[in-house]
Amino acid sequence: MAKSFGIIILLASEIGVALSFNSGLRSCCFRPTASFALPSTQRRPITITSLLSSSSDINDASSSSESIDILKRRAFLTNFAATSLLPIIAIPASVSAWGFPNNENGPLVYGADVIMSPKEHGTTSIPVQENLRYGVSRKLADKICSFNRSFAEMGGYFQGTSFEDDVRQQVASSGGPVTFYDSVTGKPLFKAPVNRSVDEFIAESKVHGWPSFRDDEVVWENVRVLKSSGETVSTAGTHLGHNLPDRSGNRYCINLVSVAGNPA
Ligand SMILES: *[C@@H]1O[C@H](CO)[C@@H](O)[C@H](O)[C@H]1NC(C)=O
Ligand SMILES: CC(=O)N[C@H]1CO[C@H](CO)[C@@H](O)[C@@H]1O
Repeated sequence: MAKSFGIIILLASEIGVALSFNSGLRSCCFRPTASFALPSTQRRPITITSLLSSSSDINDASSSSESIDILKRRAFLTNFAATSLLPIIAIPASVSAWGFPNNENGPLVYGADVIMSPKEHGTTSIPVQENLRYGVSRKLADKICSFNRSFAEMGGYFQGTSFEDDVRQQVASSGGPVTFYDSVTGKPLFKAPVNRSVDEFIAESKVHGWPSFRDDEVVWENVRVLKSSGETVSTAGTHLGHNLPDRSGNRYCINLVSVAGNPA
């Protein structure tokens, strides 16, 4: 199991600087707001974790210990490159792009932490569906949906799937938005694009590295946001991603593996 994880850990408080997440590292499941709202002396260490799932990791073929070693080394090098290329700049919290609170004026619905309480299968009562859409890895989906709330699929993962083609094709043929279903329950969670073009939806997702939804695109009947963390979950306990608000309001940064279900 450990072989498929790459963990990036940054201890930003040691150097007392702010990291720009706009251009370098893209993080879906990382919410630095709270840390940067504090004076620099009180900044807490920031830990960024990201589930590395290169194409070789996610195909579930077993590998010899030698190739595991190579995988590990490659994962480390990838992480090293990603972190060392990060622009490190000091900016006051007031102008930081991530300093936006949840926009509660819209349709956002908070949920209680108990939604994510342990159940028969991690935080959900059943595993993800067998035949997920977009060609995503079922193993990765199961981990992220039900077991690893602080991990995300690797940034840009969705671009290695049929996501864009499928979305464009469906929008072109139906004229309406695409519905994204819970990988565990098959309940509708998001509909996109709503109140914007398919180009805008896909472009924004690419900029951030994860499918990114806005308030109008959430099926609030089945989706909740945990107040303390911004973690975005399904009412069935599926981990989806995080709300990372920006100037335009709430942005739900969502793992494709979590919303690749078929309607049930
Ligand atoms: C689209 O935007 C309009 C204007 O802001 C709003 O009234 C409408 O409810 C939105 N549509 C959906 C489905 O949220
Ligand atoms: C860090 C973490 O939470 N790892 C867990 C990921 O999920 C597996 C089960 O699939 C657990 O065994 C790990 O502890």
